[in-house]
Amino acid sequence: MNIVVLTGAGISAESGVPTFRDADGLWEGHSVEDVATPEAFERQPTTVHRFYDARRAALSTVEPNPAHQALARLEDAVGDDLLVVTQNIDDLHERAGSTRVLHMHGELLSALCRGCQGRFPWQDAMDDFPPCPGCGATELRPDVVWFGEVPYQLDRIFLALERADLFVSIGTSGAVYPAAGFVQAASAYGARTLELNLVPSEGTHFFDEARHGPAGRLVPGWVDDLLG
Ligand code: BJW
Repeated sequence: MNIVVLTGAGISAESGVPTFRDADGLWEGHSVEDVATPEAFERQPTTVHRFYDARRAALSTVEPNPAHQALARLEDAVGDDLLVVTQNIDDLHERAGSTRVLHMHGELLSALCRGCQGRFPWQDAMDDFPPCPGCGATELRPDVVWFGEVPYQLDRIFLALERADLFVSIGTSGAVYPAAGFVQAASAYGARTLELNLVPSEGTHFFDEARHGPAGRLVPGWVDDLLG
């Protein structure tokens, strides 16, 4: 059985990573447009760098939770039959042990040079406009996908959705496209669809089945059911 899992901020919430659109969400005090558009970066690069620098630094203070670990356990059991597509830019899936992970909205621990288009592993702050390790230009930006930019790896994602027997969406509000449309695409290609989320998402009615509660409880339970 081919399984595609889409994850969003909710899967990392119990690790202590704030979500975007919950009451205590990441955007309180920062509107999305303030920090997550190319125009915002042109207008106020230092503010945007500081926002991502703080999230990058916070990564070392959080750990994967039982939901990330359950997906890694599922990969151990089914191997290449599982693909995790994450909207998250943290590295908690990888730290839990998952290896088949596509980061469609980029990664905090990567820098993109607007000069040479090179991508570089990155741990440090960027608000001091460091030189690109490739070309030396001071044109580095977070390697993330902002509104109006095209998400990464869409060809691979849609191929996987086409082949999927089961599509599972975990911890995402369904507010941001194209990820919010994956459930309809997977359904149209013939997959069964399941939502695991704290509360019904915006697209909950598109799923064949929905279970609501914390990912740290729901995901291990679902994996146990599947493997049992
Ligand atoms: C728990 C939990 C627990 C909490 N357990 N659950 C009009 C209609 C349709 C589309 C558009 C439109 N106008 C503009 C667009 C396009 C636009 C878009 O979708 N806008 C919307 C606002 C409508 N999209 C884009 O611009 C995208 N690009 C694009 O469309 O390119 C064109 C193109 C596409 C395809 C082919 C060719 C061309 C790019 C979108 C980029 C999004 N970027 C961000 C920032 C990334 C970097 C960063 O992290 O800073 O991505 S925005 C932000 O939202 C981030 C997230 O990945 C994304 C989704 O958020 P997510 O993960 O769903 O988090 P929340 O907070 O919303 O939800 C958390 C959920 O978890 C909640 O439901 C909670 O209840 C739940 N939860 N605790 C389980 N313990």
